[in-house]
Amino acid sequence: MRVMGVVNVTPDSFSDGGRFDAPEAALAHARRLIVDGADILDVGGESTRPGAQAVGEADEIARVVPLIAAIRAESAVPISVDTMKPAVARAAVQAGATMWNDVTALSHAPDSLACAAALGCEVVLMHMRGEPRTMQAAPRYQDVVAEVAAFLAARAEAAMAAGVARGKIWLDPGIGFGKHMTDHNLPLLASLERIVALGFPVLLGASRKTFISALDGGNRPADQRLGGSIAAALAGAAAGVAAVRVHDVRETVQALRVWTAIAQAGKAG
Ligand code: HH2
Repeated sequence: MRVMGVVNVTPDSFSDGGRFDAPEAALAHARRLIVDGADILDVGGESTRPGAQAVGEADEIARVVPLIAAIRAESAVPISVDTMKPAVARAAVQAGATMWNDVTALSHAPDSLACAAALGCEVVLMHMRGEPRTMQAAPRYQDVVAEVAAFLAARAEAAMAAGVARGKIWLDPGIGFGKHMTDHNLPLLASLERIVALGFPVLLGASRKTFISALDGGNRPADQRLGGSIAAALAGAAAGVAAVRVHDVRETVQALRVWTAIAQAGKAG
């Protein structure tokens, strides 16, 4: 199980907005996450939280590319870019990113699929209902797990049809993206094996999300959701996800080490 550490270079991300938007602060944060044991860094320059301001292509490139280049200059850690814009992904890959994490599953722009195929990088296809700005307006599903799985399978087919190699594709159920806090996120977290069974590595992003607060009194700010974030990461580990996307790398790495050691001791005994 790999740990992807979040590096947001945004003034308005829901959990750490504004803390790391200065270039030096973002680089220092990236260094910290590497020391803490991150296997991958996910660099994002546009917040996806409901109501966040849209960022222009040039501004987003100016936020993420210097940071990616600076990390690449001093570390071999794999770098992912969290963007829905093909031009940003292209610039990020040129600067040293090897993965395109797209919360729209390569559907935001008409040329997203072709761009991913041409770049030849890994791609994360995430499920979302609607658009970031509107996605939490009364999302409805008949069977959330079946619908998310069918969507992800279809997007993987579309990516492969456009020329993305099968071995480059990751899937992500998109916890908190167009999902009711408990009615939809919890069944998905309880049935991650069904997403894993699609045959692609699965990325799980549950860190600091609102459903954790909803299950813990309803009023916990993002930096007080560590226990719930770790509980969700361990549910992912038990279901066989390939990586978790987290803000608190050190604590998550420790939890996964202990969980893995216990699981292995159980098998050995
Ligand atoms: N969650 C967020 C952003 N990007 N990408 C994937 N693949 N999966 C996720 O669950 C996911 C994601 C939201 O978290 P964060 O980056 O902390 O907030 P913001 O989007 O406000 O920057």
